[in-house]
Amino acid sequence: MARVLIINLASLPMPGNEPIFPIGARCVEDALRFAGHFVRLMDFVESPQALDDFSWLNDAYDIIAFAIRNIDPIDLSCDGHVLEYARFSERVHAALDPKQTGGSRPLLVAGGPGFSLFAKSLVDLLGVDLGISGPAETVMLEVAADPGAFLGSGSILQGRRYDGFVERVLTHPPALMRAYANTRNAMIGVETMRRTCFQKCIYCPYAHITGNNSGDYKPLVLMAAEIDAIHGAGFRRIFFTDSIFNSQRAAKDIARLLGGSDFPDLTWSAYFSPKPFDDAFAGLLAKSGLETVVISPDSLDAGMMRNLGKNFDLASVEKFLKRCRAHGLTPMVNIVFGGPGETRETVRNTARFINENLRAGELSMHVGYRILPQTALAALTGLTEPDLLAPTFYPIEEQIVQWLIQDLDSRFLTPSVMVNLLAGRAAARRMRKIPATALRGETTDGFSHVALSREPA
Ligand code: B12
Repeated sequence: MARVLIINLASLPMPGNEPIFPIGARCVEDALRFAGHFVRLMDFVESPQALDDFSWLNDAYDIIAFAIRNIDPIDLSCDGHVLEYARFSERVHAALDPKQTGGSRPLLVAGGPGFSLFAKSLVDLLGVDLGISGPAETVMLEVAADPGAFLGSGSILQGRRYDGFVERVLTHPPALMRAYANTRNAMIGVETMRRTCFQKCIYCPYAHITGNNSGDYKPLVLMAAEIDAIHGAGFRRIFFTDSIFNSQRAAKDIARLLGGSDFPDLTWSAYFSPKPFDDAFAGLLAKSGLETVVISPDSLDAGMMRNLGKNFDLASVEKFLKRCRAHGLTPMVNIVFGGPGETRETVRNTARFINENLRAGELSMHVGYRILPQTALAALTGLTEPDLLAPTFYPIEEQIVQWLIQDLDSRFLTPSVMVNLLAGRAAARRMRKIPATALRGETTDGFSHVALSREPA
């Protein structure tokens, strides 16, 4: 039996970070526990006092694992979290000084979705022995069987399928659920499937993060038991964490389950695609406690949607909105201005569609595409993982915010949207421009630079 400590770095107090229930780390903890290992999950929302007093690190552990969910809030005006992680890791290293622990030290491991994107850089930066990219349960079980074998390896192992996902109920510890059930807008994630994302959006790294996972679907009875415990712990909001909820073959059954009488007052949300989205599905959703039907066309200009690699078109967005209206569902449409090929004209077209088709509160709008490794956008700009660790964005036209203010109806320009837009514009002006000639790639759109990158704070 190994003794394992998992530290949820996403629960550190950091500017721009609003911790959410750590379901990824919980999956790993649960798998290890079930196999008979001793595991402690250190979470600073549950145990804020542990930030000052590091005595919990003095217990004897064979493995200490860092859970890294986010790298940055993918927002032009926000700093990254990586330096905070590095500082925290330094504190852990100092506390584990082998001179004080009689020469031996635990194996240091890192994993999580944010980690998977920057595995190579983070293994070095955090000084860990081993990184696990993608779904980590199976590999962690192998590592826990013989931690010493990985000491000092500096390697990165690729996560694999885990049988337990379809075989056992995932039950979270009540104390951890209570700690998060008390947070503002408390919401907990639930996975319905483990399947790579087959969409080809040029900015999105989901397929890389979820790994080569061709399709496990959580049986409905396991999901019902998981949700029952979540509901019992006081959560009234869940988010299905699947890349696209309605690409799940049991999406209708899940909507039916949620619409039943088992979970009073429970509301939920998820990422949807405008297709498949038929009338029968919309009808079930309308009775299921669904808050908003989130879709991400990212632009509402036909050419831009093609540039961004969307696998649906404007007509399917229109049809989707019509169905939402017919069934009383509230759509939430994600738009990110400033992708490759964005011009005065494409901004105008997107704004026109928004003005004609959306109501106040149905638009979620951002400016600037965060370039992430393992994406077509990274390939297009020629930027590689180490280039991208600091928040890095596809170059945007300076006037884009002005165009939005001119084009969008005032119902979408609420005070908080205006603050965000102006903060983004101010941040973009201060960012380092990465000159096109310094890199392998060539830019489209005639920009003289390939990206905007935020200097570490
Ligand atoms: C669903 C989701 C959300 C939901 C979360 C709902 C909820 N309550 O849980 C919502 C919409 C709220 C959300 C918000 C945000 N998200 Co989000 N989200 C996702 C998504 C699609 C799935 C994450 C998930 O829960 N998966 C299911 C769990 C079980 O899987 P997992 O966490 O990956 O865990 C597995 C492995 O990673 C590994 N693992 C996990 N932890 C650990 C720990 C150790 C020690 C080890 C060894 C392994 C390990 O094993 C686990 C089990 O197999 C991912 C993209 C993706 N496809 O992964 C983005 C993603 C994680 N989000 C991301 C971001 C940036 C955000 C936001 C900051 C966006 C924003 N500006 O608002 C916020 C921040 C939220 C927060 N406060 O932390 C980024 C993070 C990378 C980055 N750029 O920093 C991702 C990768 C998407 C992207 N754009 O690249 N998100």
